[in-house]
Amino acid sequence: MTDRPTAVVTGASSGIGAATARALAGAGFHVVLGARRVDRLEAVAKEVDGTALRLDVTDKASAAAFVEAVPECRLLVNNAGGAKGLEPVEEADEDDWRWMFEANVIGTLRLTQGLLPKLRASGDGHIITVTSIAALAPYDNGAGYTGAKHAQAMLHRTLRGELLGQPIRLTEICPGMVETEFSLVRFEGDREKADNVYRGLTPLSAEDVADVIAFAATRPSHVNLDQITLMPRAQASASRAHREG
Ligand code: 8X3
Repeated sequence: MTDRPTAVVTGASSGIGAATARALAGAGFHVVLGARRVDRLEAVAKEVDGTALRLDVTDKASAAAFVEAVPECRLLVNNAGGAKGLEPVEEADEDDWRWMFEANVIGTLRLTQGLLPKLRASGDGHIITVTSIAALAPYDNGAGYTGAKHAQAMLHRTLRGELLGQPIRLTEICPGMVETEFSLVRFEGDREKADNVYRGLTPLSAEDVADVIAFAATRPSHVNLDQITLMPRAQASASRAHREG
């Protein structure tokens, strides 16, 4: 056991999740890390003196077992999720859409529902959900992902009203281009396509986003940062960026 407040971070084996685990540990949290890839998860957990627990947010039983194994929770960072595919609606792959809704929306629902009693019991709970600029507007070929991110955002934003008067803060983080495995997953391991997303500009790093998450998490209890959008300087929207060369 620990006297540090507990933060739960989903999707914590890499990218924004792993960087957030590091940033929160640095800010004094005991971090419980959840993800599917246990070997990578355990390596990050060891680094931050945290606890690694296997979690597949798309699997109801896995999410329930994870929630059960978390003894207490003051902060939940809903980070697990992602995109698959980038096609016009006419060519969209139904299985990709199903996965995106399962991972981003139902996954967030499972973890949030499951941990709400523990967040409330902490007397000073906080839910931080990493949505995306894809939760703010549509973009061509992105309807499966923008649709899932909008739905995830609605779940999160609705809680702001439903939990009003309770000791639980809600912060939505809307990142633009962040160089992680995000694009590699979206393009099923096609490195050239993934690298092309960040071509000619400096994207955000996972650490850039984690800094902002840690900032939101360390404000005094009465301060609620509702929504934070962050993009690289060279990006103005999901469909508009300036590239050199
Ligand atoms: C990732 C940002 O613009 O690829 O969530 O949708 S974007």
